[in-house]
Order: sequence, then C-alpha cells, then structure tokens
Amino acid sequence: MPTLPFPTIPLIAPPHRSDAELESHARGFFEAMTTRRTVRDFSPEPVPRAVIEWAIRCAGTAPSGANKQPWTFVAISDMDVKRRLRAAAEEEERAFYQDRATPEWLEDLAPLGTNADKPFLETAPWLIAAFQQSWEIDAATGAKRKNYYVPESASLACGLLLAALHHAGLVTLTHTPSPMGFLRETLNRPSNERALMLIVTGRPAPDARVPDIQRKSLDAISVFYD
Ligand code: IYR
Repeated sequence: MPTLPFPTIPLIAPPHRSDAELESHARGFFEAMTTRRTVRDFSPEPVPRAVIEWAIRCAGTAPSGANKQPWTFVAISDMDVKRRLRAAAEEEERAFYQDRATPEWLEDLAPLGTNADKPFLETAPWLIAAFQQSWEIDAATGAKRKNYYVPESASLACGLLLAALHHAGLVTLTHTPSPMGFLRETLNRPSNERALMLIVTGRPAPDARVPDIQRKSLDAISVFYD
C-alpha cells in the first residue's frame, strides 16, 4: 500500500462472507426493514432518553459532503415544548389543508387519512426535529464555511435515524409541516440551521392501525445492467 498524503487508520472490515451468506444477510435486513410503517397512533408510555441518544448516534454515522456532518437533531420530550410545536404545526397544516394544497395533492393524501389535527405531537414521548446546517461558523475565526450536499447529507442521516428507531423497536412518523420556519423559531436554532423534518417516535398505541397501501415491487423501482 502506498502511503497516503493524509492520516489514515485500518478499515474495520466486515467479515468475509460467502455469496450465500451475503444474500441471507441482505434478505434478513430487508425482512426487518419491511415491517417499518409510518404510524400515527402512539402510546404515551415514556421511552428512555438513552434509546433516542443511541439512535441519534446512529444517524450521525451517515456519510456527508466533505464529512461536514451538516445536521443537528433536537430531541424533545418536554410537554410544554411539544404543546407549542403542536399548536404551531396545526396552524400551518390548517392553512395547507384549507388553502395551499392543490386538489391533486389532497387526492393523493386521501388514502393516508391525514388531516390538520396532529395529536401525536403531544402523545408521542419524543419528537426529533432534524435541522440541516446550510453553512458552518469557523470556530477559530468566526467566518462562514461552506457545507456541501447539505439536503442529501442530512436526509441520509434521517434515513439512518428511522432505521435505528425501528431496529430499537419504536415506531416513527415522518412529519413535514410546511412551511417549517416555526421549528427554528420555537427551538431557538441559529441562523445557519434550517428545519428538514420532524420525526415523531415512541411505542405504538395498542390498537394502532395503518393504511392498507403497498410498496412498489423490485421491478418497478430498479433497473439492472448486468
Ligand atoms: N404536511 C401535511 C401534509 C402531508 C403531505 C404529504 I406529501 C404526506 O405524505 C403526508 C402529509 C401533513 O403532515 O399532514
């Protein structure tokens, strides 16, 4: 191996697996992930902060443009903050459902049964607001430093967060109130951060039900040149 012109460490390599073992692991992970559903009925039972901390650590392992890790996760279990977020979100959502949404959009949402009421923002034990850092402030000079592929990087981290919460045994709801400016204001985030999504998580309510909708088949979502 040539010496590289930057500091390196040995890769923590995955164990070598046979082709059959690779397929079995790939399939096993699919089977675990395919039971993930967006859930809107949460149990109010508290979830320890440590569970959320591990899941956020997992989100923080995502790849990012120039390794800038341009994300902040604000985890909220405080009832007063949850109440304020619910009130602000419902105000935006009422405007969306009454005025802003096009007929086509409302038609597309009909099978999901969503509306402007967001009781889960209070019921669920945790809300995790994901922010993307549009730029960074240099710690030494206070100058603005560029971040790269910011929405892509922060969205990858959110995907890992959903997988980690699912793996822990929690359910999630990916909530994208629009516009989301109220999240930055309510949560006092600095001017370089923009809200990306609000992830609601906890245990499901015992009688939780989900829409009867299907995932697209492999054929519908992929093309192979092999
Ligand atoms: N943000 C609204 C509407 C909404 C939009 C889409 I696209 C969804 O997949 C689900 C909901 C809401 O949260 O109700």
